[in-house]
Amino acid sequence: MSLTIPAGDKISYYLSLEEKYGAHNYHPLPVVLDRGKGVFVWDVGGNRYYDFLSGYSAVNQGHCHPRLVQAITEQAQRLTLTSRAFHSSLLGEYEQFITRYFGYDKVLPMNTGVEAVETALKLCRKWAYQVKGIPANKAKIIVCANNFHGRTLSVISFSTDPVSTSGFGPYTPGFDIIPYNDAAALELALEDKNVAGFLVEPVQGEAGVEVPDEGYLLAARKLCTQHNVLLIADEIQTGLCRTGKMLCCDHENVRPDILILGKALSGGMLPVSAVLADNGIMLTLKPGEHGSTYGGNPLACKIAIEALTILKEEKMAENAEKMGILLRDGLQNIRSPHIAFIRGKGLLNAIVIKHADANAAWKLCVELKEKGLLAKPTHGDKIRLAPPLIITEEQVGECLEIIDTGLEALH
Ligand code: IF1
Repeated sequence: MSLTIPAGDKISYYLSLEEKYGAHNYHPLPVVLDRGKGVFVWDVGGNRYYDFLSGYSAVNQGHCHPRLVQAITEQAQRLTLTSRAFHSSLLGEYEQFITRYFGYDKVLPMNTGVEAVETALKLCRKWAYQVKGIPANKAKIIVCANNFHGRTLSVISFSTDPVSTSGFGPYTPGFDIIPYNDAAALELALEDKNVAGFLVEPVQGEAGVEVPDEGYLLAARKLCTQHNVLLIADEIQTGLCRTGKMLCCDHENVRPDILILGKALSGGMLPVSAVLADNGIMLTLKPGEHGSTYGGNPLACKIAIEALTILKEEKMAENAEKMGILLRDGLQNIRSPHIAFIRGKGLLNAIVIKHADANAAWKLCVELKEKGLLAKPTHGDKIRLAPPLIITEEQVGECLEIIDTGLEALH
């Protein structure tokens, strides 16, 4: 259907469609995007923006990476979905590739991040009963306050964010919540012999980029090993070079028992997630006990191999490390009275805004939009700054100027 939309109110046209026909489960910034390339996106009016959200860290490789576009185009014309009722010429090769890439015996391919989290939780419980010998239905999994692991009913059952949880009860049992970045609290929780796993984000993204103390992940690793508890790392947002290493756990040389990946595993092309573990854990799942229609589809396999290859070949972890330091130093030098904190690791960063106006962070993001940079507040006063990992030194400099002038406009 060819749409002739009056140029003047294109934005209101698109917003009115979403308002009328879409669920109101988001409150987006007033911008309508139409094209993306690398670190940039363009709106329907042809205005260009730096993307400082990167699809919530799903486009680490940059928007519409040419090698990903080529891979998806070729595979889309060959075979996209077989279901797991049959084998495919790509699944085994992908499984071999990703398990060698991260050093695990096996992978269970899924689609969205939360499906991979749910998969990891089911795997942990299976292991608890079959291997650790925890009594049936008694397995507990420790999680951290202010976590974000997705939006399904079981996963929000252990959220501490009332906006994510209220009104969705009854909740799934079997989860104990401890403070984040508190090894002593973890040690205490692990005294319970029915604990099977500890699910943790190496950096808490949604909480506003909470970076734990140096040594926290290593302490968690040691405690989980001592107590025969599975360390489950949710690297859906922190993984795949976002924090300056291939995995955020790599900063402390920590190897999780179960590794959860998603988002940039497809470079923003389609939902692809994965759960990696060794045989002693993964083989507790038997045929028919878990699955999904699209899990491990040939299109996803092709894209994920290419997305992972690009990360290494284009040295994205190294660039994320360097550009992250440049960004945080530059933010420090702005010396704005409205910045309470600057925190982050690699190119997963956030500024915490302090201002009498509770909407200051939102207003700043609208101001930044006007100046050509897209970012979004999380939990009111925090603004995540997470551009694609291909951003250059010159572009970081330009973005710092935009942020500086945006902060000046905050009266
Ligand atoms: C929303 C947050 C980011 C995640 C971690 C699992 C998932 C996510 C560490 C689930 C997803 C997305 C979901 C999106 C907003 C965004 C987000 F603000 F919600 F927390 F990035 F920080 N583990 N995060 O970050 O993956 O099922 O979405 O593929 O739900 O609003 P998913």
